[in-house]
Amino acid sequence: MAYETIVVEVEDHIALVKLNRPDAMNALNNDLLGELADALTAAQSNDKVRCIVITGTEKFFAAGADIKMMSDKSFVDVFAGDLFTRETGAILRVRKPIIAAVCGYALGGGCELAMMCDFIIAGDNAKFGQPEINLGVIAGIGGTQRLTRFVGKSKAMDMNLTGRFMDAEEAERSGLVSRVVPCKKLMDEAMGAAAKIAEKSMISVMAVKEAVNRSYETPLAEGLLFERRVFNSLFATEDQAEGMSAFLEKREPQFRDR
Ligand code: DAK
Repeated sequence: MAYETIVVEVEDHIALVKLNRPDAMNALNNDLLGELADALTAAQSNDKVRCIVITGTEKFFAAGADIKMMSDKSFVDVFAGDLFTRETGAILRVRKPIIAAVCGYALGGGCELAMMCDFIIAGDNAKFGQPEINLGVIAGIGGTQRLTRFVGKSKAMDMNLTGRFMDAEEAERSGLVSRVVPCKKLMDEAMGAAAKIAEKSMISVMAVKEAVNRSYETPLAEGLLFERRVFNSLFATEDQAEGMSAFLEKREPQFRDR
């Protein structure tokens, strides 16, 4: 399907989604988030896709929700219209792993979109921030919640209250991103990580995603029980038998997602 605000390429089991509103620094509007939700839902049901990478340009991932689109909205517009809820819900329902590959600005909704992905790989020029306070509002899709879980209360307060940007080095130090590489090498690194994931059994890959995400929703004892039950259930799969046999036979496993 042809999109106007994103570009999607599927190759070697990886769906690469490029945000594509360069004139507005990939600011998020209903069109972009709608197309993104649609593309990710399609990737979820496409058997060829085993991992998804979302990226922007070398200068910006996304500079936030589109301020022009929001500026003349009323409370009733955003409340009754439930701004972005359907689209972000669809993104969060994707069970295949999603990597955010971020160079340049990831601000406001852009930072929140990156945090909705399963992990973030950053270029060394990345800048993360929740500057909504400068617009007289606050973050609306995770900037006060997910960011706090990633970097802790003190930094989350600092970022949300002052609106300052966090550079890539600080983001890695704080646990917001998993790796930092020179911006020019970002796509090689992200596609390499996606290719590694694509080699695994999709059953265990989706189980990992569910289990790690469960840790944000449950007390530790519940999360550990969930993990143990999922671990146990993977012994019902052919891929468990294959993975363990391959190790013992000193060969590469041939996973069949069964
Ligand atoms: N929206 C619309 N246009 C934007 C934009 C944005 N967020 N960010 C940049 N642009 C546009 C600029 O208007 C400019 O367009 P033209 O004037 O050329 O037409 C173009 O991109 C280039 O921007 P600059 O000229 O400003 O470029 P600079 O390099 O000087 O500065 C910058 C780059 C990223 C530092 C600066 O553009 C900037 O501060 N941008 C705004 C960042 C920001 O405030 N982001 C947060 C937006 S509020 C919710 C869901 C989501 C949200 C809230 C609620 N619910 C579900 C309840 C999210 C809110 C937000 O994200």
